[in-house]
Amino acid sequence: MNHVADATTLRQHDRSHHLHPFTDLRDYAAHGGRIVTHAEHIYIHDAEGNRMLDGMSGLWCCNLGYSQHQIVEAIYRQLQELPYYNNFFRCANQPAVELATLLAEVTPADFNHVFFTNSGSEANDTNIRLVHRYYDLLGKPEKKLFISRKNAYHGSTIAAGSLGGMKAMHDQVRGLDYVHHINQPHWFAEGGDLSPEDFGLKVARELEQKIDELGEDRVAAFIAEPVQGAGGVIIPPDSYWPEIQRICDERDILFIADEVICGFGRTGEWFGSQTYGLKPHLMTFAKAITNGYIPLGGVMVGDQVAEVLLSQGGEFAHGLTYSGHPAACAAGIATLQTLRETDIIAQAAAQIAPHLQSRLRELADHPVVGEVRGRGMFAAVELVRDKGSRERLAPESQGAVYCRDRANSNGLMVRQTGDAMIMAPPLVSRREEIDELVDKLHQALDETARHYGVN
Ligand code: PXG
Repeated sequence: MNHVADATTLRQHDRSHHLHPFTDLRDYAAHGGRIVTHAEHIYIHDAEGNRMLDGMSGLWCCNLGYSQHQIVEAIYRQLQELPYYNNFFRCANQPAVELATLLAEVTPADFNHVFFTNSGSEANDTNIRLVHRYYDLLGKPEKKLFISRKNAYHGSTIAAGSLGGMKAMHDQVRGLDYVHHINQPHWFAEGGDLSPEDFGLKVARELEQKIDELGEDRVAAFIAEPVQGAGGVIIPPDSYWPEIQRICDERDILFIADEVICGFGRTGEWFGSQTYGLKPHLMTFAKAITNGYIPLGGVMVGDQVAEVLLSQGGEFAHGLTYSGHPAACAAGIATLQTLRETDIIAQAAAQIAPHLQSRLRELADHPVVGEVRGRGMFAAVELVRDKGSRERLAPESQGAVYCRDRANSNGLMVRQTGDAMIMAPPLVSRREEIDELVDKLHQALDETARHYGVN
């Protein structure tokens, strides 16, 4: 394809025919957007000829950037060999088997089974199906309730959207009545006068209270992202996860770690659960399992659940045409092999992540910055008008929207969530590219401060 062919026609057709996800459709139809045409390493190019540093790894998925040719070749080879065959009706395909085996190796020791889907949303739907089946088989059919957190993101199907708790989205999902929400550990936005540690304990104990309120005999599972990604890279206070884990250990409920963003190196270990010492029974994955090159998701099923599922006959009546698609699994194998062979997770954790985190913390003194937080290869910068009172820069997150637009214009792709600028650069970023990211963000912050008259 000619990368810059007829950008005007492309943009016109995009506006006329294409309904975009998480987009103001009327606004998009009127103004259109950026058409990304090609990419290399950690840079994307658009149809207008702009080159941008991709500070978001696509949508939190291209952890190894855009130039991993061995993954492309693995997909191509697989499509020539066996482009499709399903895993239903006593059949399997080789890449699905190999990837299942590899996943059992790279996940914590008590994870030895996987159920494949095409996305994180479907994987979280699958979690609900698995958990309900688990308790049915155990003779506890009344255990059907899920507890999740406000401002969580678990996907966009009805079930995954019900588990999620981001307000704007939740308002449009008629949620499932068996999902309940507790508060999130977002100290900067909701901690008030409490210390981060006290606030962390307080919101963690809401899990205990919610279990008691609903009845332990009715609660099936608690689901959470080790670090909320889409909600704003919310790093919980240190007191939070140990308290949640204590509650999960004491109560007869399952714990699902949604590793769709944290998984495969983002937090510095293979999984966010390892970074935070969590012992989940199930782990959701998607995105970086194929480096974002082709859709694939799934659930890692821990031994406690797997043993029950395998203990009795009767069909588990759940599956997707493309569960374990050979080309997707070939991409997953190539990605995991690359992660293992290059040791990139440990290298990024030791060298690039500390540089990212320390360079970003230099921005803490900036007049419009209220907080810089992050862990491993992702971070958030909260924008304020007044540091002491944490007063926001502008209503309805307009300050962060403005800053995002300035950063984009300066050649940096970063996101805005609420009043925070969020970033998750690829693990393969080099030191000087991290410097470029931070310098461009700094410039956007300066422009934002000027625009809002804060100095
Ligand atoms: N769980 C988590 C933690 C996610 O971040 C999903 C599940 C759903 O995965 P799929 O593959 O169904 O999209 C996600 C997805 C954003 C944004 O604005 C984040 C996601 C998706 C779309 C937008 O940051 N994460």
